[in-house]
Amino acid sequence: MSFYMKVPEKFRWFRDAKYGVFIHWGAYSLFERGEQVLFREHMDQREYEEKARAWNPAKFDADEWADVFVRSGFKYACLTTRHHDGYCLWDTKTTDYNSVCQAPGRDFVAEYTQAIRKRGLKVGLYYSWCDWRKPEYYEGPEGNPQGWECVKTYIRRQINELMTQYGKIDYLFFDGTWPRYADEIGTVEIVEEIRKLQPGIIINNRLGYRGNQEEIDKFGGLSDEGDFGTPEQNVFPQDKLWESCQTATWRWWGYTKNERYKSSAEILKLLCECVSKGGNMILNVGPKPDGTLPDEFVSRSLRIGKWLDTYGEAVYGAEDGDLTEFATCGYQTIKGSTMYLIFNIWNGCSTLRLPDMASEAVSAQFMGSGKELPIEQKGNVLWIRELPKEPQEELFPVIKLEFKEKPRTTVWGAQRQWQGDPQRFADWARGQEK
Ligand code: FHN
Repeated sequence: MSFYMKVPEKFRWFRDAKYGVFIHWGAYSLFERGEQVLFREHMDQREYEEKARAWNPAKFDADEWADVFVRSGFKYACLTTRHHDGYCLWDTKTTDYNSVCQAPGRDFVAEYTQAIRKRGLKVGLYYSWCDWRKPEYYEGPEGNPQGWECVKTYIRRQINELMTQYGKIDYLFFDGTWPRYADEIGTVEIVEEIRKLQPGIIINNRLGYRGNQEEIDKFGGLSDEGDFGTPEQNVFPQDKLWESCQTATWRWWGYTKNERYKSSAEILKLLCECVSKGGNMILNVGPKPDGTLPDEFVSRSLRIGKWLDTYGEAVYGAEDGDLTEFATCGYQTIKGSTMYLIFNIWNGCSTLRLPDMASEAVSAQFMGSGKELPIEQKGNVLWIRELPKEPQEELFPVIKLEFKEKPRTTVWGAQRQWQGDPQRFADWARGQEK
């Protein structure tokens, strides 16, 4: 049984949601050069801090954000509460370097969580273990035992505030453990505390585990896996829940003036690839210093949302369906006895030949128009005929295939070119394929 069916009930919303929005927003947006400008430009901390304290995003409207997110087809959202620069977007008592005590005089985390929850999206928060205003974090227990204890208390108090002041939190994205490890931070105890405060919460894998035998002995096999894997800017299937975090831009997570953006097609391709391989995708936006969403992000995400309005059935709640060499045209997903062929490339041929289909097909139709397509199947080969020369959809056309059972593949579909018995390949090469 694939990991799909082993997903605990409390995490099945995440498994089926497929598509979230990551929001990297903070005082760093003021500089319009990404979320790490303080470090990357080795800025003077005091100069940065002075500007950060004065930052006041007057146009921030969480309801406007949430409206765009819903129309874009996102099912959950994740906001940076404190990134590495140390500026906090919530009413924390651990420091006055926060959006309530400084110029905005607003609790942005409170406004965000209320707006997102009101629209039925799952509520996620991002928290950075490291804080560039805490040198003791980098000195650690060896280099500064007393200072390290203060930082540990600071981290625990901040996490406790985020888990107790803002209602139900569904998703938590930890980040930035380096150079500390789980046993130093006390990650196991912190995660246990979080689960008591937020029983259904799903937590990512950036928990600082070394993954060595000592840890496994000590923590009873707890690894740094957390509840889901987080391949960043790439698609890395794994036999557990996973989510690829992707920027909508070419590079930065925080707002960057004149940044280039991936096209709608590139973003949608990434989403379909993740789903076809059994994972989620969280797409990042870096809101502008004034609190508005960049037009380039809004136009792309709404375009994808429009596609999802028609074809979302092939994405939401679908399983990995990478069964056959359809890879030359696009991605495949599965739901029960249905397979969805999501075409990234429309080659204009009137017939599509699908080898490796070990299950009997019943019908084929275009999603959207519902137009039925003639099919023919001989053994493991399925032909779909009378395909039009031109695609029926500007982004990605989808053909919905119905089978008599949950579609299965053959050894060829499972092993493809680079696995299995080379003799199988040799027989095929001689034209003696069994
Ligand atoms: O250093 C951060 C980076 O700024 C950004 O927040 C990404 C998002 O996953 N995480 C870290 C880099 O892996």
